[in-house]
Amino acid sequence: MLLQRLLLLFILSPLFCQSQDNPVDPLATTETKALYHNLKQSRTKGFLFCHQDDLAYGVNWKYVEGKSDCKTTAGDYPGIYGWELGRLELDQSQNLDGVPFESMRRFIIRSFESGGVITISWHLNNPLTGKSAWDPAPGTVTAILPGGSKHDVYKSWLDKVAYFLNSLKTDRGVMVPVIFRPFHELNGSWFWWGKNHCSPAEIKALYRFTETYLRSNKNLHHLLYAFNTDKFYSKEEYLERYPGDEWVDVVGFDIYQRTNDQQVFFKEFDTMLGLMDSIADEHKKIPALTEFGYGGLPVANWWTTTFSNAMVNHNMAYALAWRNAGKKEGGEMEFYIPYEGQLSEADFRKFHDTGKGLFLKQAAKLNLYRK
Ligand code: BMA
Repeated sequence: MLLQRLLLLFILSPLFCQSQDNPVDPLATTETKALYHNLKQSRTKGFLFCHQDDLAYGVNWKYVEGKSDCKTTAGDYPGIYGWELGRLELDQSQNLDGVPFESMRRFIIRSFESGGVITISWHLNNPLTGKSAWDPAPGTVTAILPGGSKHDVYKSWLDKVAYFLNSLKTDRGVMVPVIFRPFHELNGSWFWWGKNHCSPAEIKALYRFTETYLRSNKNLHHLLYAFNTDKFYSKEEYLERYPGDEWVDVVGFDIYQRTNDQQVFFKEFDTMLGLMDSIADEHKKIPALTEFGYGGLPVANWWTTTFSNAMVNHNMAYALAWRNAGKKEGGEMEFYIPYEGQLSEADFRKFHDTGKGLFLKQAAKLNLYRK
């Protein structure tokens, strides 16, 4: 009886409630915990604007010190920087988009020191066939789970990821917190970890195994874990492959505008943002737009209308615009924020000036790594 009362008191105590609202890694570093709490807070003030590979290259340039398409057009660097690990698992010195891992490390540490946030995705090759992430060979997830024929290969790939993540450390020895986003867009079927290639139980097991391995075997405690789908239409669909509240810090989704009908896209986007907000609130997680883009940006005022009008109705902690690859092999152009002279440049600047999206200067003021 006494024991029961004590238990009840503990459950009702602020200590217990607080422990319900911490990162899923109980040993998360001080800066990682602070980032988690601060992102939960800052989402009510505005969303941090994020851009993939921002400092490495843009449209018509590569590796120019200090250059960024975001800075050139909006007037400031992004508040969050997205990076990608694909091919690290193969011991290559550059990722699948040609970014040298050495430069990536330097950019990451520098951005952290200037108050920005880091998120990392991983388009890892297919461990069963050795082909790319887009090779949906049946049975890949089964093969890399414990007991599977490629489990050791997968573990050796995680060792390499862990080694890189462990090197994200300042001169003073502070580990740079990273929002790690593995197995993204898992409700689509274009990647080998996608919906038609494994069961919900298998992908959940893979997510849990990966996290446990990085945390317990590799001792990494500077990671927040992001779970993210592609477009989704209901909470049930979103949660079908969700590994559980004790494994996830950030809930997000990816969306690309593929219609020129602004109304149609707005409606769809706004609905998903609403669902995301309420899933995050119900599960006490940080909601984010983990990737977005309107390829080619053909509408001059898209930022201050379609994009901004939907975002301000909601409380995403951040929104990541995908990469400004520029002209790719084969001549196709790929970019999701404007570059100098691009049609939506002036509007992007206007969007920045409204303060609705938070760029680096505002992010730094939020002191995201301080309690
Ligand atoms: C895709 C494209 C590809 C790129 C891949 C991984 O969406 O941008 O060009 O290789 O992401 O970053």
